[in-house]
Amino acid sequence: MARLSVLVFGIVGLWTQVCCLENDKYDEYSLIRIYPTNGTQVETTNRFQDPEHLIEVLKGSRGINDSLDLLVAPHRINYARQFALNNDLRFELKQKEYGRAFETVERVPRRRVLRSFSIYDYNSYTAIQDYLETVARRHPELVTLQLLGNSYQGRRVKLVKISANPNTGNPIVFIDAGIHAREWVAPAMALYLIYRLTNDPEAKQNELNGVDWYILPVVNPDGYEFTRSSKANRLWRKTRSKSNGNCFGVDGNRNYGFKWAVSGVSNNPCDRETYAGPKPFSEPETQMVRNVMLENAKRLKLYISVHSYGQYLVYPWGYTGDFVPKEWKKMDSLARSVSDAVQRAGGKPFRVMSAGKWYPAAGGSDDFAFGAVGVPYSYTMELTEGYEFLFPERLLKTVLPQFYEGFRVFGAQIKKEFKNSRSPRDSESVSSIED
Ligand code: 0X9
Ligand code: ZN
Repeated sequence: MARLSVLVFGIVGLWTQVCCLENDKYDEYSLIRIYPTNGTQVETTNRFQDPEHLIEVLKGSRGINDSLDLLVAPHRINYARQFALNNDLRFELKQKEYGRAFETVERVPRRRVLRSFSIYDYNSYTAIQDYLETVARRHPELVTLQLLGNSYQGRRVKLVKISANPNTGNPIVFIDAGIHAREWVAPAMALYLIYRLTNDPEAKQNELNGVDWYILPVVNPDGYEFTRSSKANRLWRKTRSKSNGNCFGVDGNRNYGFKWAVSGVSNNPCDRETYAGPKPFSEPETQMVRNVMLENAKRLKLYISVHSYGQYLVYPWGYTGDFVPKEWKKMDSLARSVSDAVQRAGGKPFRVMSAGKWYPAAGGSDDFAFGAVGVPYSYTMELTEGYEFLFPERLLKTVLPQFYEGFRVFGAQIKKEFKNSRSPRDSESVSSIED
C-alpha cells in the first residue's frame, strides 16, 4: 500500500511539474522593447534572432521609434541588452514576469466556462457559434449564415451575411478576423460589428442602406481555441495543421496565393511565427476566405482583415515596400478619414501606410484581395496599442464603440462610391453564382 501511494504521488508530482512548468512557461519571462532611431537600425532590429530560441519576437519594429517587442527568458535578458548596446539601440525592460498577467481558461475556469456569451468579453468558439445562431434567428430579415466549411480540426466556419436587401446586388464589405490565433481583440471587434449592425435602430437607414456586410468573426478557430486552452499556448499565432515533421501550424497571413512567399516568410514548418505553408492555400481556413472573395468578386468593394496589435491601418502592397499600387492615394485618404472618426470618438489614431513600407511580408489576405480579386479597397487593421496581444477584457467596452465609428466611415464611402453602380442584370448574374 505504502509503495502504491509513493508511486501514485510520484506520478502526480511529476505530472504537476511537467504540466505546470510548461503552462507557466512565460511566468518568468520579461517583456523587452528595443527602439531603432534610424532606417539602418530598423533593419538591424528586425534581423534579431536568438540562437538559443529563448527569446520570442512579439512584434517587429515598423519604423523609426517603433519598438521591437521581445519576450525574454530570465537568463537571456543580458543577451538582448548586449544586442541593443552593440547596435546603439535604446533598450527598455518593460515588464518582468510577463506571463503572470495571462488570463486564460485555466486561470479562471468556472467563470469562463460557465458564463454565456457577452459582447464585451472574450468568448469561446462555442459561445460565439451560439451567438451567431441566435442573431440569425432573431433577425431573419437581415441575417443569413453561410457554412463555409470546416477548419483543419473540424470546427465549423460560418460567414455572417447582413443585408437589408439581399436581392439588390449591393456592394459588399467583407471583414474577417482571427486569422492569427492570439489576437483576441479582432474576433471581439467583428462580433461587436455584427451586434451593432443588427441592433442599432438606425443601421437599416444608414450602414445597411445600399451596402451588404459579410463578416467572418473567427477565421482560425483551432488556433483561437488553442490559445484559450492554457497559458503556455496563449501566444500561438498560426493554424493547427500538422506538417510532415512533427510541427504544427501555418501562418494564415503568409498562405494566400498572390506573390506567395516572395518576402517576409519562413520556409520552416517549425517556425512559430511566419511559416508560409507547403504551398499557397494549403490551409482550409485560407481557402474558405479565398472562396468568399472569388464567389463575390464583382460586388466586393472593400475588404478588411482585422488583427492586433499596434493601431495600424495598412493597404497593399504588403509583399514589397519598394512601390505602392497606383490607386494608393484613395486607400490612404479613406484610411485617414477612418482614423479621424475613431479619434473623434475618443480613440487613438491609426498609423496609415502601405503594409510593405511598414515591413514587407508576402502571402497576406489584403494583397490577395487587391491584387488577385480586384477589390478596390483592401486593408489590414491592427487594433489597440499598449497591451501587446493581451488587451484587457475590461477595456473592450471603451474601444469597440470607438472603432465602430471607423467602420461606419468605411461603409459610408462604399455606399457613396458604389451604391447602385451595377445594373440589375449584373446583380442577377452574381446572385446566380452565389446560389
Ligand atoms: O504580419 C502580419 O501578418 C500582420 N501583422 S500582425 O502583427 N497582426 O501579424 C500585417 C500584415 C500586413 N499585410 C501584408 N504584409 N500583406
Ligand atoms: Zn495578425
